[in-house]
Amino acid sequence: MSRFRLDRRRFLTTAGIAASTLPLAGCDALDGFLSGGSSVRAGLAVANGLTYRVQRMLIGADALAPEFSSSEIRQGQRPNGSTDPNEEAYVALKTSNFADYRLQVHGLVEQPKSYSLDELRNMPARTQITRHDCVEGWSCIAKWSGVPLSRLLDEVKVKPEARFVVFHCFDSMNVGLPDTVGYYESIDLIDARHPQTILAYGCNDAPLAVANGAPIRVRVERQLGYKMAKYIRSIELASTLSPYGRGKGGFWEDFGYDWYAGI
Ligand SMILES: Nc1nc2c(c(=O)[nH]1)N[C@H]1C(S)=C(S)[C@@H](COP(=O)(O)O)O[C@H]1N2
Ligand SMILES: [Mo]
Repeated sequence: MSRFRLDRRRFLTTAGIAASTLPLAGCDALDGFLSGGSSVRAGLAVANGLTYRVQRMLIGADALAPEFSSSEIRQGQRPNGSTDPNEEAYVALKTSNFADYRLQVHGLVEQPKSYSLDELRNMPARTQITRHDCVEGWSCIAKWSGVPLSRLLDEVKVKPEARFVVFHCFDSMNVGLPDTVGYYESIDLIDARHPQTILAYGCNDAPLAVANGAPIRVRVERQLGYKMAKYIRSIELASTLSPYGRGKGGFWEDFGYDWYAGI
């Protein structure tokens, strides 16, 4: 155990250098150090996996993201990405103020369930004031209210083979392809069960605005903004991410962003 601690310190120093210069051989060596294997993989994938494992070691499963006081909220949550989805199913729900909305929780669970907005609002709630960091270079402090995702996971009873939580969204993006591409995201079960991971229906003491993902968006406070899916249609428990999109675990990941976007 003590040997592991010593090695870990040395490893973290080396990892910092490897992350900034990205020598492939160095990455493979470190990868082998961690996993005991020595597979040769694409540089980016190695770097991403490395970031994930290094951050997991550094911050631990339960470390909380910083929380702020009300006086630190300077403005409304700045809307970004999709801000007013025009997909038919979404527009219909929005027209009736989401009265007919139901959040489906399905996939690798013993008891698939669906929840109305009222049901979600009546479950034990959590409120937190946190900073949202977007990869585009801005941050925003806001107060979020919602139901801890862990609560829903307990209710549906996650099967042991499940490893990921996949968020399917109502909105899609036009990325220059003939068809639009649906927004989706995924996190592991450590983040899914983290106490600050909530399905938010409120922001800054008001119902979550359409621009910020109404009726439900997820907060994953230890990662970057693009992980926090807005306009959630359903939540699926899965053992692999390959069936979704182009298989990299999220809309932006399919275009090369890191799957683990730890801050
Ligand atoms: N469904 C969906 N979720 C999304 C996006 C999106 O375009 N569609 N954009 C992401 C990005 S890049 C950011 S920074 C945040 C923005 O959340 P906000 O509009 O509440 O600031 O949502 C994330 N979740
Ligand atoms: Mo973002």
